[in-house]
Amino acid sequence: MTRTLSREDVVRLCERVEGAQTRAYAIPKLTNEYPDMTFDDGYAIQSELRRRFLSQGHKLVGWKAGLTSKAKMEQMGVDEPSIGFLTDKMAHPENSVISVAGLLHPRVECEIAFVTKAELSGPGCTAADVLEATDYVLPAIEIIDSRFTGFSFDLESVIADNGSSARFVGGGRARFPNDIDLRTQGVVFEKNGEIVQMGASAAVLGHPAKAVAMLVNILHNLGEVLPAGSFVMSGGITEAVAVKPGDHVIARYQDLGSVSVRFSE
Ligand code: 0L1
Ligand code: MG
Repeated sequence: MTRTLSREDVVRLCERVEGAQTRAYAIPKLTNEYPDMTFDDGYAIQSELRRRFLSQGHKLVGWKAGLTSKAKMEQMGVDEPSIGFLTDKMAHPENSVISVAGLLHPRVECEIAFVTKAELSGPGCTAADVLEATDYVLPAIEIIDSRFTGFSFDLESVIADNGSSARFVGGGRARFPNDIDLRTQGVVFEKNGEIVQMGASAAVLGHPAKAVAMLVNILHNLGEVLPAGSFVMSGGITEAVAVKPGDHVIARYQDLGSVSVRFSE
């Protein structure tokens, strides 16, 4: 573990991120002020953010793996995935209307979500372990929202900003993981009736369960396990698509049905 920030710095930077997230204003990337910040520092800030939200009554419902596809890594100019936490306040029902008022740069990703029925822990968690511990999988839409000015960020800052997590919507048709081929799951993503992205789930580290295993191993490094009953988003299959008020998006999956959401002011 490589940490360069003092506890005071972690708390101060966490307050900065929390303000940007809860009041929707942009902040410069954290590494401008702390160029030596490490991924471990980023996770220390993220853990402090999670502690604060949970102490305010938010419920932890699961986790997300981010930057898990080559397309996303290239789009963002990074070469490693990341993880972030998910709370009940970020969850929205399918077909709902999500206001962008509390968001800065909302963008949408199509993902496959896993719901677990047994605890998973690292180190050495594998995709096979994940499939064994999975109750069902379902399609999901993630709405990410980087809080950094002009999308200028690096992985250290993104980790501190909880992997740009903002909102998510699960829905469609839940399936047992062994009943479908999770590696070749096709998805077509439409915005306002036009196809804007399409892809196959192998884009997520070759198999989305690998992304969940990676997430469990990162959790281990943070001293955490993934409890049974967790909702885990495995990462965007395609590039993220920007949305604005009035937009309607629908992600259609080969064997998992579809999930849609509309955006308002
Ligand atoms: O869910 C994700 O792939 C995280 C993306 C983090 C960077 C961004 O804001 O695009
Ligand atoms: Mg995502």
